[in-house]
Amino acid sequence: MRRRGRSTTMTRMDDELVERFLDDGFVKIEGAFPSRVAQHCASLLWRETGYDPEDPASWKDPVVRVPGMAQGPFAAAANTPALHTAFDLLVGEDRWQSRYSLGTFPLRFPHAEEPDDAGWHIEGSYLPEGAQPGMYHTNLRSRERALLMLFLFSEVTEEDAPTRIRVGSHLDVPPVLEPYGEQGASFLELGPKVDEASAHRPLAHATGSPGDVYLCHPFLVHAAQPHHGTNPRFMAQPPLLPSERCEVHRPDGDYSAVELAIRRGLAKEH
Ligand SMILES: O=C(O)CCC(=O)C(=O)O
Repeated sequence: MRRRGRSTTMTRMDDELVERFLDDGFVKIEGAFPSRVAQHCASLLWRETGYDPEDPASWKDPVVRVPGMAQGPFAAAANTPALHTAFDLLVGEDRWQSRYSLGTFPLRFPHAEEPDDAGWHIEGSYLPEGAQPGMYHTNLRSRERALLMLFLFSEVTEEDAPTRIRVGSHLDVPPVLEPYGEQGASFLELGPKVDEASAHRPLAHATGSPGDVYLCHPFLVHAAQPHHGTNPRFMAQPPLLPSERCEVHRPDGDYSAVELAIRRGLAKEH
């Protein structure tokens, strides 16, 4: 695996983080960015919703999707030493791009109405030539996505609609993607297939505190859920973009953890 520069002196904690990522498909970085920064981001997000934080009667919809936000606090949240170190460990030094904005934000509000976006899926990341607008695709080498990241901006308990995660499901997805080749397939086509392939996996919930970040393998199967609690859930789920192609075959064997997991998923199948 890729162990250049800092990674030649990987500590036991670094090793454990990588092993957990390979086995489970995600790691939680507690306090990845300061809670003060999270509070500032949350107040900017409230402004975007047009809702009154003190008046639940004003929370009209179960989910409000806020597109990318590029104010200073969002750039600060995405660029802490803890996150950069973890990106190096999971994606490889010089293989990811810094982000200076975050988004999208699926903001979930306590509501009697069920949201219509709570199905199991993996994220789509690019539009191949000829694809319909919005039909984002995924392929085996995870074109245009090095990680899926979940940034928490509110306290998220089991009651607050945490994202549901199928632990280890990233290993079930490579055999589903392999037949689609470089073109890949859209999230709509892949959704039912990755749901079926990973149905046996145990469940985890992306709970935590403002400032916590979940770093997830791009193929981790996950789903939203209805919010029947009291505390609105504020989260961003941006991709970490690669600065070079992810590869499933490298003659020099210098694989990142993301690539190694894809290879493990394929080896399980073959
Ligand atoms: O809101 C969530 O918990 C997850 C949302 C999600 O996975 C998505 O919108 O793609």
